[in-house]
Amino acid sequence: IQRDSRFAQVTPEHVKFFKDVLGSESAVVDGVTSDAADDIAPFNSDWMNKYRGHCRLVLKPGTTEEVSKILKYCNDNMLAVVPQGGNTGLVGGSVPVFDEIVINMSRMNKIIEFDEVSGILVAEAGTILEVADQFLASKGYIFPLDLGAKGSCHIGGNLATNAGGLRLLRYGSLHGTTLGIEAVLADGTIVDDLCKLRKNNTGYDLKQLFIGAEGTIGIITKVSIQCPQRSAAQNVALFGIESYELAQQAFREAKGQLGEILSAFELMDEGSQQLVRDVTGNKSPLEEKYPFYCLIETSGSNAEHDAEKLQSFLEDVMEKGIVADGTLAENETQIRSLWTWREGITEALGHLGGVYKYDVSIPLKELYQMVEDVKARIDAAGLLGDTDEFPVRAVVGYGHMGDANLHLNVSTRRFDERVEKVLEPYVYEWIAERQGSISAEHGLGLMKKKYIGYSRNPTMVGLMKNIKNTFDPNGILNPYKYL
Ligand code: FAD
Ligand code: 2HG
Ligand code: ZN
Repeated sequence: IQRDSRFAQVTPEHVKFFKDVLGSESAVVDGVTSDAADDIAPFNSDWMNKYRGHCRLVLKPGTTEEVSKILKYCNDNMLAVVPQGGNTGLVGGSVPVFDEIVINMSRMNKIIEFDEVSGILVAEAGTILEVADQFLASKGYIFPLDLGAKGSCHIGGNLATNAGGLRLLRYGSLHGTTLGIEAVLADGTIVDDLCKLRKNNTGYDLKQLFIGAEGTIGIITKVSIQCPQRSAAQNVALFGIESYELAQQAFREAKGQLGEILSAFELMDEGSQQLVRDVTGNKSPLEEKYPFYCLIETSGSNAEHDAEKLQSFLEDVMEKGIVADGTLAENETQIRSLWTWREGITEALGHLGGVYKYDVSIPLKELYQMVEDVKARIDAAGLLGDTDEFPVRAVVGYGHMGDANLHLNVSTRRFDERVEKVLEPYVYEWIAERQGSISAEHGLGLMKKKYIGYSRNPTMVGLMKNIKNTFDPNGILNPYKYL
């Protein structure tokens, strides 16, 4: 990609304007008029260390009005920007490509209001997910989204990526739980749709466009979200399973037997668990190794009753030969510990060098076949080996089986073009042949810019471009990314 010459470069005069708007010194990381290389580096680099930008200015607005003033000025002066939340995104969407200004939302982190009867939370976009959830816990509620990056990601970033996470199966997607948003368009216009109603069929539901737009049509500044009651009881079980076919049967049985209390059904293959063992040095919860493991969580109102249900489910599926072994967590510590075998995979992979990540939706029947096919292809290309010459350590699959969402990860010594060429566009073609989605929950960002056509037809991409042009006619918002 080439830098778009329509965009201006940031000058000391621009910096002065932004400093005046933001007032506080700590709200501007200025690498234009001073040397701030070390301070700026983290904003230029993504969570995987795969993408690196070259921005020299980071702005941290504290209010919606400041976001508005910044964007209006950027739009008038053709300065490109990248909205940034917790910078945990996995597709390179949250970092600049060239010298775009980073607008980091971390200072807009206030919880504005919470209604204890309706469960509706209104908060600023830069609120960290875990902080929001802990606040809700103190009120007997839960944030309807949970994911491994909760300690760093922002709820605004979650909406911008339409993050799915571990309990989508139970609480649905943010498209359903978000009741309202406030956002700022490229020209500084504040869109106030901070609705706190469950029902509101008055014309187009415009807020939906911002959910999953990845910062391409506006900056989300506040959100209003419907939060469910926190379940009094949570139980977790981990199963060892001999084949993917049996994992599907286990899912079927879990829905049948645990239906109303089932809150997560996650799949992990043995390769992914081996990586967690390698990195953490911890011992697996089950004695033996199995090709697949499923983690099941229930959330209900009565711990004893739910535990009994889970216990009899386990006995039943073992008797039927669907599950080979299993363990039930008996207290909060064990629940946390079982979850680390699932949530810890991404972190473990992150410690091991370069990772190629594919976040895909595939009809359940063929979900795991993709991992087998990719493994065979990498092997045939002679790249498997964990050495400099054969850089691929492992091809693993895991994910939100309950949502037919697989995370294929190819772990390598370091990012290597030979590996990428074997994987892309092969993976996307494989998915398109099965009418799957090349982006189930992480978005497109920079990584899948070229590949949108594998999951969206030209008519739809054309409509997206029209929307982008309406909201951001100069194209200053998150340029070079998927649109
Ligand atoms: P960022 O990474 O900062 O930004 C992501 C995108 O949103 C960028 O395009 C950015 O420009 C845009 N953006 C950010 N804030 C705003 C805003 N206020 N307004 C407009 N645009 C904005 N994802 C899942 O779906 N499910 C998971 O289970 C999951 N688990 C993860 C586990 C780990 C360990 C990690 C590192 C990531 C995981 N993710 C998961 C990826 C997920 O997309 C992010 O964690 C999260 O939703 C992004 O939030 P963020 O605040 O970090 O956004
Ligand atoms: C998860 O479900 C996240 O753990 C990250 O979506 C997936 O690391 C990945 O590929
Ligand atoms: Zn995921």
